[in-house]
Amino acid sequence: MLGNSKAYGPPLNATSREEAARFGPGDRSYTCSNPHVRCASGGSPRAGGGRRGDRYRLVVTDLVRAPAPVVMGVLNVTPDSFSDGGRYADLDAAVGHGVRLRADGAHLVDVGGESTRPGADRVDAETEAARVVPVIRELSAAGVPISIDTSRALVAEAALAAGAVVVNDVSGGLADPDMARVVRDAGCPWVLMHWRGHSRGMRELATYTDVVADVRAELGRRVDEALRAGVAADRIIVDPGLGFAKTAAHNWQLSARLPELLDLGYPLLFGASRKSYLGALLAGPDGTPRPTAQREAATVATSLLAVAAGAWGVRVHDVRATADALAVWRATGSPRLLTGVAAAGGPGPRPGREGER
Ligand code: PMM
Repeated sequence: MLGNSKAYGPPLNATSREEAARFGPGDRSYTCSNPHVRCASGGSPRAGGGRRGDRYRLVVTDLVRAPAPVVMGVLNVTPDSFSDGGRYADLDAAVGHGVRLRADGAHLVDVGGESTRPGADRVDAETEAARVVPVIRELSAAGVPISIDTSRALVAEAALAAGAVVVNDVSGGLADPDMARVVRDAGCPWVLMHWRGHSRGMRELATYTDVVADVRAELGRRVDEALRAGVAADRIIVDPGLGFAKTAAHNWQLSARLPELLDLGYPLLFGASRKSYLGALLAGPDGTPRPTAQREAATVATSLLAVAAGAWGVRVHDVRATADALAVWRATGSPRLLTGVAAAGGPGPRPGREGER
């Protein structure tokens, strides 16, 4: 079972980089995963094949700078994530699901070991690493490109050593001052998500003058700080952080005004999958939000709209549904939405269920 830190490698409470590196074999194998982009050097290029010190060059050319939308499949190895919590807490189940996500069309499988749902308590770094590292090691060995969903530098470092090729940091570098160094030294792509604070208190932080302008400015500062720390511009991906210190109305405004965020000039990841604002939108006549497992059509719709507005990638639980929709989108010529469409508005704030994003 995952979550049993004794079963998987050395503890991560030691703060040395060597200790973190011992969690994994240091194999950053990367299989070209995007069928719509050119694969450098044939079928299965390896990230380490680039010039010395640029292990992730092919990840950048094949994924980050790829013209086709990237689908990131969600794999939470946590007992308490809002949608898939507890389902993949067993190593075999987690690896099996990761392989399935890949077969369904995921270009990246995003492995997370700490729930970030509103109100969630934190776990310690040792527990988080013990949950994700064995899964990453096995999936990576199976050729599945992995992003590590963590805001802890030590966990990111251990995950990269185990074979992850992208760091997905929901705190945009704010939660751990050492994260920028880890990402810079590794040279891997880094998703900087808009974030204002940890899950426990994030609802109180959902106050904005103009949510789109404020998120844009705050994300811009995260990017500037990453660049100042020496992270290369071509490794940076931004994300508005739907549901993180955002009300339903904020999420709709961010969706409607995506071009203002794209204006930052970085690839943009959009993570709406099954979040509570979709459940609220689809609430029954008595106001009961639609259950998470029944928000798939809405997830597909909002993900497709984001891609048509220019998003680089979407983070989803049901990869096949979104990949199918994107296949239709491509078959019709990859039509783009006009920029500057309906700004504010949407269905307005309706509370989601307790503990949901
Ligand atoms: N949402 C969640 C977790 N990680 N990462 C990024 N980059 N963007 C997101 O919107 C995001 C994320 C929370 O949802 P989950 O419980 O489905 O993982």
